[in-house]
Amino acid sequence: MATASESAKGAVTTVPTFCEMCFWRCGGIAHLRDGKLWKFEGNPKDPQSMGRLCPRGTGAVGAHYDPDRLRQPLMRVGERGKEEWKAVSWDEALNFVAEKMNKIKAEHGPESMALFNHGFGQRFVQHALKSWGVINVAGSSYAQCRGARDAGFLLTFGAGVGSPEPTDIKNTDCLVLIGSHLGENMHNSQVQEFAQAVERKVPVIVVDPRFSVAASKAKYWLPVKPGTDLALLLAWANLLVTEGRYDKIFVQEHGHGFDKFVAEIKGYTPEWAAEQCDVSADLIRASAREFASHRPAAIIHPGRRVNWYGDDTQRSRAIALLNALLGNYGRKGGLYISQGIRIAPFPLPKYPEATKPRADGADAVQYPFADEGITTSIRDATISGKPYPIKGWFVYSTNLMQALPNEAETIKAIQQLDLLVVCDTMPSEMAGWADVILPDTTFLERHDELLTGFGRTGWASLRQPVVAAPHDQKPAWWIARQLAEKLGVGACMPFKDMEEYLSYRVEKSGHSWDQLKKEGVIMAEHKPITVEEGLELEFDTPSGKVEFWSDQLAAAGFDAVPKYTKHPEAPEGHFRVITGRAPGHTFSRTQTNPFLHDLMPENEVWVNTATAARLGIKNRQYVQLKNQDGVLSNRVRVKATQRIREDCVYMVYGFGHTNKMLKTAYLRGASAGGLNTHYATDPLMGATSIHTNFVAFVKEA
Ligand SMILES: Nc1nc2c(c(=O)[nH]1)N[C@H]1C(S)=C(S)[C@@H](COP(=O)(O)OP(=O)(O)OC[C@H]3O[C@@H](n4cnc5c(=O)[nH]c(N)nc54)[C@H](O)[C@@H]3O)O[C@H]1N2
Ligand SMILES: Nc1nc2c(c(=O)[nH]1)N[C@H]1C(S)=C(S)[C@@H](COP(=O)(O)OP(=O)(O)OC[C@H]3O[C@@H](n4cnc5c(=O)[nH]c(N)nc54)[C@H](O)[C@@H]3O)O[C@H]1N2
Ligand code: SF4
Ligand SMILES: [Mo]
Repeated sequence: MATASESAKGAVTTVPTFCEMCFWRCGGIAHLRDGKLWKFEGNPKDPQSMGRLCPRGTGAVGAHYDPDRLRQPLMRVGERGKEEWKAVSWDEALNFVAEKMNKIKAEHGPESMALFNHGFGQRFVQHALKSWGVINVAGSSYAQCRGARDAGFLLTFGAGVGSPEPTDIKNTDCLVLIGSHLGENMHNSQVQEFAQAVERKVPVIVVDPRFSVAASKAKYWLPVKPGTDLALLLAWANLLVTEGRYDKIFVQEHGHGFDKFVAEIKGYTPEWAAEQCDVSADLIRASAREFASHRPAAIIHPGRRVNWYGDDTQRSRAIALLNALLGNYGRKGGLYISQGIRIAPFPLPKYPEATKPRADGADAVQYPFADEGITTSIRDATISGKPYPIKGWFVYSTNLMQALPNEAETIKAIQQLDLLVVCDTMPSEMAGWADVILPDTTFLERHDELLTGFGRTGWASLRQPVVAAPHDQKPAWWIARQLAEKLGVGACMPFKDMEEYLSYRVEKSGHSWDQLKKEGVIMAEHKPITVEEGLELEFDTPSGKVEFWSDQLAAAGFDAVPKYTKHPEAPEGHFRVITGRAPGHTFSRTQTNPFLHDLMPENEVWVNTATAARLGIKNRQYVQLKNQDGVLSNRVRVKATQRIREDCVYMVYGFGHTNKMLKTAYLRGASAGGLNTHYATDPLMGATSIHTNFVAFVKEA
């Protein structure tokens, strides 16, 4: 596994593994000096890192050394949410969880235990709970993130977007970003390709109310009024059609319902959109002509976190349709068709048959176009007891207190529970509410499931322990197995350890386990990903074509072609809150990481310079923010800047921690999530929009 070399400062060994500081899953190489974790660098063989890591990946060493980490299992001694604990043994903690789960099963059935999970470590936790009978499973990465985007593309092309996004930025001649703030959103290989595109002088078009880092590289910046993107997208589509700047052959060969689509978007002129969006009709025309002139090697980026206004699936469908007009689907420099790798499964027993329907919203009754569980639907079911009571939550690697909108509803749901288990590496706000806290190892200290990635070429990537856990933390797979045994379903993991499990899968597929341990990555054979490479296009929609007009949407009572509707405006004296990312942090998970904390100890609230002057607020001054429902934020520094429109403010999400055990991050900055008491729910697939909240400034006494 390790190769040793001598240096002046001690014996250095290296171990490849893949990063979990975010969900891009870059392959890296960990370096140890005299057996101690020293640094983490990119693995040149890995397609997600291309040999380089982003600041958070580089800072992963700090996750191992983080002084605020959970160290041993904890059980609540006081009232829920009071954060009073006693340390217990693993046996005691897991016996308690198993006993409570079995009681819930006896009284209500196993469907009344729900799982919230995020991140790669979830694999065996999910497997063990499903083997016991859990059916309600959801992650914030769907309804709070990319769900509406995937639904919009699925409805249009018959395939979701997936991760990594199959945007051929490397070969494109024009890139259009709707929000997507590449460079702040640090999805590694995508950002590297974006930087290369900028160097190649590829015209970039950015639509963002804020002058983002990406906007600073753009030929055209369209600072639209937040919430009006769909007007712009429909006007762009109309312009492409009326000026004949679309791929007629692609539309003829692959389009379904094009004439009805054209009739439907007829009224959306640049002049009309200019009024909605507060940018000029000339800019709308010029930007559209620019990207249309590069077709098919032009991309309207699908985005990733699209839960903005409640009609996000339809906005994403409009983005999908613009790409279809450019004829870039399966084309070089457009959207390529991702390929995977064939890896044999380990034979595992089947899950038991459910006796009840799902309560997580991913069904024809609640959200007909959802194809994953919805966190907030489980929360609703927990509060209402309908369609049946939800009495237990197992929360793995997700800080629901910050990630879900309307914290008060999350607390209300928690109060209905007989059991709340949180498995985390850090004492998150969510952990603060737990009955039992199970401390996971960090990714640097454990094996996980094999990563089988989709991309230009399929690949598999290994996560393996680099260093030992510093305290009594245990790897997620071990926790899952111990719990499964105590729940009487231990047979669901019929292998001695992860080496046996992983090596079986790898060798059964004709690859070398020893080589994978040394190199970290196996690449599949390259298969065609574009028409240029010989790919035949297929569309898994009801019509077998690209659905410009969607019969299935019409049949379900929705708009067959996206329609523009206005969203509520800010009340007097208020500003819309929009959020995004900082390059050096991931959500609410890295604020205590010693290295990343040094980069950025707290967030700021961006406000337009003129607005600040009008309100008598100075740059760098601390203020509080009060939202439309009276919720008051923690104090937060003002960044007065011309880089944002006057009608909104911007905050990076994940700060303003309230769990006292997060010593270095406690009350540093303000929680954007905490201000999201309002949300609109996408009726197609259940996404909860968060750019629907407004704040006023409260000056500190
Ligand atoms: N460093 C870092 N990178 C990350 C992450 C992280 O935590 N840290 N998280 C990863 C994850 S899971 C995700 S989902 C992605 C999210 O990253 P993206 O998919 O890029 O997220 P967006 O919501 O598109 O980006 C926010 C941008 O949208 C702009 N915006 C806000 N409202 C509007 C609007 O109404 N119209 C338009 N056109 N723009 C608007 C904001 O000003 C901001 O620049 O980032 C990923 N990358
Ligand atoms: N207001 C607001 N809300 C948002 C967003 C926003 O921009 N603004 N973004 C949304 C998006 S795009 C997403 S994807 C979600 C993400 O939201 P979450 O799923 O909550 O992601 P994190 O904040 O990273 O929380 C993950 C938790 O996992 C823990 N953790 C980290 N590594 C490990 C590990 O190896 N094992 C275990 N067991 N735990 C670990 C961290 O300590 C943290 O408590 O949030 C959504 N919610
Ligand atoms: S993008 Fe950065 S944080 Fe995410 S996996 Fe890659 S190196 Fe790690
Ligand atoms: Mo996300």
